[in-house]
Amino acid sequence: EFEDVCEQTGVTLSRYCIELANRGIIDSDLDSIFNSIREAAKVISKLVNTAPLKQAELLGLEGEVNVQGEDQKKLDVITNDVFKNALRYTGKLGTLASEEEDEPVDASWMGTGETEAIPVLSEEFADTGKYICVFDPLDGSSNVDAGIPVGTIFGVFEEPDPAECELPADLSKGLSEEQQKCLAGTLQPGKSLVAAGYVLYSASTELVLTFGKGVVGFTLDTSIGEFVMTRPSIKIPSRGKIYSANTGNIAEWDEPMRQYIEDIRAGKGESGKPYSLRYIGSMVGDIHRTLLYGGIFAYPADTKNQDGKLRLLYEGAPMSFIMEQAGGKAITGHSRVLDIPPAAWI
Ligand code: P6P
Repeated sequence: EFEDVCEQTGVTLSRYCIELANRGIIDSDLDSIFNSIREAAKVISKLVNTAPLKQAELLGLEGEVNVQGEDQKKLDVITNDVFKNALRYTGKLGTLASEEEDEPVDASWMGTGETEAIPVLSEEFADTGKYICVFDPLDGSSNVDAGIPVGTIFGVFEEPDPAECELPADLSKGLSEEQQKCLAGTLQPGKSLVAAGYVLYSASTELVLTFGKGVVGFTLDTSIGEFVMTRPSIKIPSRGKIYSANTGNIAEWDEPMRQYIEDIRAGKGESGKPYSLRYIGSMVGDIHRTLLYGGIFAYPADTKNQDGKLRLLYEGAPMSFIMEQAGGKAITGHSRVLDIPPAAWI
């Protein structure tokens, strides 16, 4: 529908979204949400790239622990505020869910929501509230003090039909009707995503996204302050030479997973050639390399993390949507990641 746009050099992310909206592929609300994601990504890129120059202000620990029990870095909190505020002032979001928030927040009419996680929105910002955004504002942030690539991961759902989203009793206990609606809208399986993407803050700042019609990549051109299209159609190579996993945990994996990694390491895979290990412990960087070069990225379940460490809602599902749209696969060994409904908020 829009290859002609992708073939033009210098297409910016702004122009790309306008063209999609003109073709009816996305609506004006989603265009507005991506405008805010684009601007937030520029701010976070600047923060990450200049952090070592402002160590006292931007690096080190915040002194708090997030909902996952992880020590929050100063940049976790700052980037969460940047991303959250950019999104909520669009007035197009009913709910925001961030790894760095204690619970999903009702980002539309705060007067109806019970949460106080973000200040009350005045009415002029409350608009359609049609979409839900789940995000990890700075994934891999434990690496940021060392200047290792980090990233933002985001996914967008539509508010579900209230009649279709019954929360399990244990999750709805003690929640108001509005909070139940907010949580039910957040706990959707990845196959319900309408858009997903990530921003990689590395040697360059890359924004990769999908609206369910393939995967497109943009690079931040700081000389004009725009994300410019550099990869019109990303397809993962059918075979790679790299596997990416924390083999420090190999003794904790189940036997089939251990054997699989041993086999590809020894060149027993279809290609007959040994795979090399590349792992930076920052999902966005490891996934981006896998998407472009091919191969395998895995965070297998282990004795410490029976369901694996990566969070389904704002790591697994958005990245799986992108991987499948690029012609890859995203599985748990038992099922397709996008089919799994989140069991709980955290
Ligand atoms: P480990 C970062 O904390 C993260 O969520 C992902 O970005 C990364 O892939 C993974 O955890 C690294 O975990 O246990 O290998 O350090």
